[in-house]
Amino acid sequence: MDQSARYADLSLAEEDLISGGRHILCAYKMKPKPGVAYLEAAAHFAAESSTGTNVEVSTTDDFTKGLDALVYHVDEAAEEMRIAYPLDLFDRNIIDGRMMMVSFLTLTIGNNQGMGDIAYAKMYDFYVPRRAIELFDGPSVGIAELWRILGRPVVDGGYIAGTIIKPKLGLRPEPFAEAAYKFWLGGDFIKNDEPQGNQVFAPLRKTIPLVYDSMKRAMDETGEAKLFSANITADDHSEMIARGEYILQAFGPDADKVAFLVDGFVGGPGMVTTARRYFSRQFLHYHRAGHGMVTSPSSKRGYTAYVLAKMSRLQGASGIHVGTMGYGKMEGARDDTAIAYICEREEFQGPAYFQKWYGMRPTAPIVSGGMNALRLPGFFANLGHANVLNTAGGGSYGHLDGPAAGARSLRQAHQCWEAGADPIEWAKQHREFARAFESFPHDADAIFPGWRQQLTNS
Ligand code: RUB
Repeated sequence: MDQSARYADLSLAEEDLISGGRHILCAYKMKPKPGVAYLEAAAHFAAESSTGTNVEVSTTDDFTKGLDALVYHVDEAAEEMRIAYPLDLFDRNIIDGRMMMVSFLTLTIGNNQGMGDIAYAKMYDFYVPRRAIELFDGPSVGIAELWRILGRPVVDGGYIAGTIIKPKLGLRPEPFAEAAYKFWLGGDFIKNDEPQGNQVFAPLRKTIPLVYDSMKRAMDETGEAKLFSANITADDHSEMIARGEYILQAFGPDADKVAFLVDGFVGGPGMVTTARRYFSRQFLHYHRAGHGMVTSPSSKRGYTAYVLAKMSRLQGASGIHVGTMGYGKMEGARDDTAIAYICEREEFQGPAYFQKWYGMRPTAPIVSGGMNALRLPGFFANLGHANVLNTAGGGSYGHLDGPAAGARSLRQAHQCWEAGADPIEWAKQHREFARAFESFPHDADAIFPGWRQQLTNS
């Protein structure tokens, strides 16, 4: 059944929808199944994503029709479809009238992902009007709070050198805490790897006090503040809260130095919001493990990493992984800088929409995945700044001289970029950075061909 007379209005102008402020707009790459007309498929998609189904129902009244999502732009050749969703479609909390991300997803990327007449559809941008920004939580804590704890300026406080305890799993409490201590001697920030929690061989209640002891020792020895991002991911919200409360108690006077990590993609918006609302004074570290199943450019369904990052700011993530833009081990490209910019800037032109944040706090880019000192200078140059949290697991624990040297090599890599220096020349005066070349020779050969000769001749 062709529903385009009801669910499409191609006379609507995007600029009017934006200035009206009463719609969330979504841009998709959509392709219908063979034999289905483009606009018909798009209208069915909008119906299924708002008030309709595949047939007219007798219970629809005039009020209902005012809530219809409307296709306002199609370009079949570009597989491009844009839909305006009236704000009132979206569910609101009974406790405080606020919007929820789960409702946004259920409608805009819900049933429409499995429709029989749609070959595929992937959301690649969305626009949020001012009223919706007012109704989402947004971050309560940001990278500025981490900079303050580290004794730095709260604006442009710079690079935070971090790691992930490796191996990913399999360390008992004592070696785990020792691995943390050693990194902290040279670096700032440690996160649990995303699957680490309360495994039987490393019970949380035993591991966490030892990690705090490591933090205190490292702070005493270096005279610097240190940060720990503890994974509180769990199916049960009560379990998340129990973990979080236990960890805050264990860190006692240094609880401000604790961030909470949640596996926000696999756990979903409820998990992110539990952390955001219940622990609103802690840095909320959004880990996105699993996202590649929909965000990968090879996937034609779901949504992009840009959309994921933008949603995380609305939800209140203090920081989210933004990938490594082709410099690390995970899939990515140089122009993934947009993923960071939409999170950290007050306004940004995305792939489809210009978004203003109306003062919503930024979400910090977390750069992680196969990074090491050798890859950082190029990464910073591509991003254009170094106001990021970086966690380099292999890049620290894989350093030939151990994790403290690995951490120092990261800081030196940042200093190298900041100074605009040639990395090989820099290595001649910075031992840990130089040893990174020997630690990661495969990278060194790829990024700095001829390095061995230049460094040994010095
Ligand atoms: C990092 C690691 C992280 C990835 C996730 O370990 O495995 O979980 O950063 O990817 P290492 P992303 O530093 O040893 O590679 O950050 O792209 O979400």
